[in-house]
Amino acid sequence: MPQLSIVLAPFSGGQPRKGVDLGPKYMLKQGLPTHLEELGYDVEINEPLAGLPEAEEDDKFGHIKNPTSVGDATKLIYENNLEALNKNSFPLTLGGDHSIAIGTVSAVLEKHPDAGLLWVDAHADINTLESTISGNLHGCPVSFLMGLNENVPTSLQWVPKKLRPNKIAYIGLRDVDPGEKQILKKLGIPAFSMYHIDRYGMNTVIEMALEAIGPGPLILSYDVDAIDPQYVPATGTPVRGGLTLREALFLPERLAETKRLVAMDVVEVNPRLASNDVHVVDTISAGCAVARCALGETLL
Ligand code: 4U7
Ligand code: MN
Ligand code: MN
Ligand code: MN
Repeated sequence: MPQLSIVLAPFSGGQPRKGVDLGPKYMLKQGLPTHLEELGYDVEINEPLAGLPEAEEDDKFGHIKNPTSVGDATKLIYENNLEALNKNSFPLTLGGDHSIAIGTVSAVLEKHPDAGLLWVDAHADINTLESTISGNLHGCPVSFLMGLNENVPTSLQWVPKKLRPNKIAYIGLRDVDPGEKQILKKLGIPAFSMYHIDRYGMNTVIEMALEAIGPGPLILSYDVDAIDPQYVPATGTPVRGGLTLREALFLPERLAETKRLVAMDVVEVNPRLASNDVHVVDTISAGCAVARCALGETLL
């Protein structure tokens, strides 16, 4: 039986909005573990952040917010993901904000140095400590994974910086900061925006993204704000003009078909930001469906 570790990462310190830490609880309540068992997985649930203290108000590094709690939380997530990988279990990490990918992606690259990363998001999340205007670390995980920062706060110095620019591809971009555009250009990182999805279609964009990062195991880091807010309204940084629900689910379905996925994250679900119950249900259902599709639900 294939092993699956659902890693709960109810962490919100990478951004200012309360409620993104409720994501894992809501996805569990929707029945995700049972649904994955029905797909044939032997499911365990891990809580690496149990006991982690709340972020301190004055945790700052220049204008960067909560570097200590982000460093501490991502290290615990890293260790837990690595433990799962080492026992041949697939880590499915439920966020929480996207800063947690510092931990998940680092763990996979430790175990599989040749792994490629698909970053599905409206945003590029590659701001450096210098380029970020907001100071929110959920907009910076890729810069840490690549080692693009010079003065790294002590709490984040554990990050191995193993991600190479030719082993990541973006899908779904539509809100990229000017500083981030410069970095993407300079490093030649393959980035497929909503324009490319309209121009070529999702199927071809996936082929192009996989071609760009080459062979090897795959990590899927899925920020639900890649999906259009009409389907996923309850997220912290919604941007209109996103993926349709079918595009959003075809992508993980196609990745399941490659049989190359070794880990995935579903992040930035924030039930508190829904204006009614339908918004909560829509958002949680979409997040859970992304996970189930990546794990083979719709393959016959
Ligand atoms: B998410 C932003 F300025 N780029 O850095 C920033 F637009 O994980 C947004 O993708 C980051 O949701 C969004 O604060 C982070 C902003
Ligand atoms: Mn993101
Ligand atoms: Mn985003
Ligand atoms: Mn967001």
